[in-house]
Amino acid sequence: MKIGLVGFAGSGKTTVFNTMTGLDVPVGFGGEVRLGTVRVPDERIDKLSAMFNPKKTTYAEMSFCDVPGEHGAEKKGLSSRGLQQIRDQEALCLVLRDFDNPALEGDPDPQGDLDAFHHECIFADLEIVERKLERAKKERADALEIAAFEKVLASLEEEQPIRAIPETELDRSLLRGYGMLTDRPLLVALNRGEDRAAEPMPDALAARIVELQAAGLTLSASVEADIAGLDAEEQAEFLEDLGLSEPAITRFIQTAYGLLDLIAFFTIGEDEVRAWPIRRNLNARKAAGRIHSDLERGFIRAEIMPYDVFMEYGSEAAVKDAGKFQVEGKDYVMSDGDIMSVRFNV
Ligand SMILES: Nc1nc2c(ncn2[C@@H]2O[C@H](COP(=O)(O)OP(=O)(O)OP(=O)(O)O)[C@@H](O)[C@H]2O)c(=O)[nH]1
Ligand SMILES: [Mg+2]
Repeated sequence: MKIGLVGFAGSGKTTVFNTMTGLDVPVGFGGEVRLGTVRVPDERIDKLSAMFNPKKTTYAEMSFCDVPGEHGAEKKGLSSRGLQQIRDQEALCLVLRDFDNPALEGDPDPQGDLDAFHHECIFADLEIVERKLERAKKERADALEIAAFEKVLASLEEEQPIRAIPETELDRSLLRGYGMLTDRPLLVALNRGEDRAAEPMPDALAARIVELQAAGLTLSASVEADIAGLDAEEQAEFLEDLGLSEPAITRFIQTAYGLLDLIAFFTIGEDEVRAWPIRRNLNARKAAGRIHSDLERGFIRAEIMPYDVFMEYGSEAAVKDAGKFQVEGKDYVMSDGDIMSVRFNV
């Protein structure tokens, strides 16, 4: 599961990538696709860790992929190689340049870049869908399958992304494996120069992002890079000078994590406080399997305390006294923030 940082040349992708991963990939001009691991900040884990003072604290992690832009005079298209690199990603974070980059020609045009990127993805999907439909009709494929692709075709012809088609109107499992781009979850990050870091996103751009059923936020990659090495107090001072209340990178990572439709459950104790990322709607037994396959195989029951409940009462004993301790079977559907302990027997 990885999220791609994508966008046109010199928009600040590698700067964001370095800040998140702590790596030191050279910025500027191309380079290769890089994969890095990012810790997902979680205030709940901070608090649990402060309570238990465990030997080890483990946050959820996710992978980001830095996909280089394609350089060339005013190049706003995507080559087939570029498209392939984007297809490899499960969700997309489009970084839009909204600062003067002396290495590039032309003024920043984030809205134009968003539309250009969107159109490239629409064209790429159209090509796939048209080819598929042609073949499907020749081979007299399943009527439902043909109908689904026709639905997608109609949407794309109106320049609507596939992700905007309501869940009830399209069986998305039929599209799996075709490498379509406009059905991927999308986060649009407006990358600002430091002097304008605190300005809100322009209304027109925000509206366009909503239209595309994407999430949006602003950040200044260079500000984030500058504060990454500072301690909390210095960070706060630096940000205040710029009119900012908190680093943007935390929200960026959390929003990106949300794109994957992941939640987390927690395990607690003196040895380790840990967040375990899982897909939404996973059952307790499968979730136990994330910790260890023995826990899934020999699963007896799950003991659950929702994070908020645990914090309200302050200890397991108090949660039990209040009658809020949950004993659940294998089919229990996990909720975000469940603190779980598994009883098992192998
Ligand atoms: N002023 C300013 N400069 C930035 C910002 N973000 C990135 N830059 C600069 O813009 C240049 C390009 O940044 P990169 O992070 O390499 O951009 P990229 O999107 O990875 O570029 P490619 O991989 O070549 O597509 C570098 O010189 C960065 O220092 C920003 O928020 N403000
Ligand atoms: Mg780069």
